[in-house]
Amino acid sequence: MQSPQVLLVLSVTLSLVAIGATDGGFCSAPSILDRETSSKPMYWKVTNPTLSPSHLQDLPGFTRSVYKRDHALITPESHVLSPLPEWTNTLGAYLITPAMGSHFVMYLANMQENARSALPPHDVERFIFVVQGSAMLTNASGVSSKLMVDSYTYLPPNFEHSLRAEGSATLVVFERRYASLENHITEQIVGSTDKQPLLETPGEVFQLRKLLPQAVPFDFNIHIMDFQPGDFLNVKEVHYNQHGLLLLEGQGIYRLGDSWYPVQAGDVIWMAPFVPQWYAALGKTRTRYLLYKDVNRNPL
Ligand code: UGY
Ligand code: MN
Repeated sequence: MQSPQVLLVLSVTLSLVAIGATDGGFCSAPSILDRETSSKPMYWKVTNPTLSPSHLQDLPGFTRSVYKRDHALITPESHVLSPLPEWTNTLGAYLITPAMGSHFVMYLANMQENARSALPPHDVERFIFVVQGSAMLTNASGVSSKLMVDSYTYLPPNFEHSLRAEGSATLVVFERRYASLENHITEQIVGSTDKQPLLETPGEVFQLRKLLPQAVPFDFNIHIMDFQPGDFLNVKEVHYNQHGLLLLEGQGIYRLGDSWYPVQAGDVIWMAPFVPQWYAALGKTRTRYLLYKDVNRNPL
């Protein structure tokens, strides 16, 4: 004879076995394969980031952002948008500025319908990279180029230009007071990442493209660095150059000084001169990041 208690224990045990079987075992974790992004446009995660794990989303005050003397991690839930000075129909978020110790600014510009850019201050050069939408760039001679996702432009100091967006567009912009050199000038550049050749990276496994010419007139360059999951920087870098970084794709761990940060697409990092820096790509998809680096000038 089976008592009701025995029947109850049996039925609970059977239903737990059924749950275990469908979940692939009691110790299984949800898949981290990002099915969502594989069918989405390039760099989709930058403007549609995972804000935080669902169990932390409602935790008041939770952010992964960190601000320290020699580095900062600015994650998307911390962005504060406000109208960009003199631009029309454009909201911006300054993410790196000289208030942190940098000699450049890095900001996101969200252009809305019929948005129009303003010029940078006198003697300031500008670099623009499109992460979402498209914008039309026109220079003083009336020459126009359509900038799509993954394309960019470098605008020399005091170079007349205007950017217009018909629909919405998200740009990442770098500006810096040009460190001029006698007998050297820079010229306007328009290009796209996929048209840039892969460069040698002795001792490293990541793939490297540089978006600007490696020529003396340029006082900075923008690197595009690709890592397969499991790849990491071989050199535990400490150097005089500054960096502004936008993670365009993927996720991993960034070491900055003595701190180790889980990072993902949409995150921005400020690295001051000489901050120890190291990255390992994790997850299931490629990491791609865009990196500002000052070059070609004597630090004295
Ligand atoms: O070129 C660089 O300094 C680059 N490898 N740094 C970095 O990825 N943090
Ligand atoms: Mn570096």
